[in-house]
Amino acid sequence: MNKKVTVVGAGFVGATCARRIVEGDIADTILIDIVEGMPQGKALDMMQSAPVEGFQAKITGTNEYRDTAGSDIVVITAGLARKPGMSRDDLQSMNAKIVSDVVKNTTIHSPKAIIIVVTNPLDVMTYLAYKISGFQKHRVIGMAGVLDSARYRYFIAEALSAPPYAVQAMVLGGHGDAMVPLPRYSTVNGIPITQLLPQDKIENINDRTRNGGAEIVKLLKTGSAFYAPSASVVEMVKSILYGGGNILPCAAYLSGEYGLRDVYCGVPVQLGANGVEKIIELELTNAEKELLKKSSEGVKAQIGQLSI
Ligand code: TXD
Repeated sequence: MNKKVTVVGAGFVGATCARRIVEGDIADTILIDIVEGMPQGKALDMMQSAPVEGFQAKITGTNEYRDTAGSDIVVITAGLARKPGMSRDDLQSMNAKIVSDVVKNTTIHSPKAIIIVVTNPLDVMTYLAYKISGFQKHRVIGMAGVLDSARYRYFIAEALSAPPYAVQAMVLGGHGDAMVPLPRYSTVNGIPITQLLPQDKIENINDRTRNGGAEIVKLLKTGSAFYAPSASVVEMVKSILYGGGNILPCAAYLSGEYGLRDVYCGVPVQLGANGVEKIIELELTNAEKELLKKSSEGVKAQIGQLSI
């Protein structure tokens, strides 16, 4: 039987995720949204590309959760996107209502699913999804670190005129302005960038990474990034469905790792059939630890504003 992935929210990120999943023959996909006809129209359009693209997976658009029943993974992209000048945090109360509703439906129709949260503010929405679902912590994961690291990798590649695939990089912390790029753990084919780039250039790249989302919001004017975000979600989906033990930075529930507790925060995790199979604790300098603590404290403060 084919794997089944539900993508909730058929907007820019959701529809592009769904497209990548079916075109890659990764899983049969259900695309669900509250807007009537829209997910059905996008799904039909994608199915009509199957003869040309040559994929066999199926995508179904719907407004009914019963069609999502028995999903292996539920990706939550439902919500409002940032507008220019709007912080991720402004979105919190509006998106909390939406995510709560989606999670309640997920627990009813796909009680065994792994949930990947994409909706912003990411770490807070993932915490909310964990609490509302009652699922074990390893089955509720947030997508941000793969995206933030991908942006970091691209900027490093650009600065060094190196091919992006040769660059590996790690960004920890919450998905916000206080995220923590780690140059010591970022390499071009194994060579740390601290040996390839001057410190001031690295600082510039770190800053551009922290503002990577805002830079695109400013350019697009009417929405936020979706190509790299959807590619990042699909990397996580593949690692969960098809194993391989990939280690990716994801928002995971911490219970003492990195000295942090009862918070979702971006850390390297090994993904597999159970979701988060293992949290990897990197050795950090005191300065790096301090930045991570500060970033997670920001997330905690936002979590404190939730009424769960
Ligand atoms: O790194 C990351 N985690 C992110 C997060 C990267 C990029 C985008 N990020 C966030 O994802 C963004 O800030 C938003 O909170 C979400 C979705 O962004 P997208 O760009 O896809 O927004 P759209 O195009 O507005 O799509 C949202 C869809 C839209 O079609 C709504 O009708 C739908 O969500 N929606 C719902 N679907 C199902 N159920 C409910 N309740 C619902 N409410 C809205």
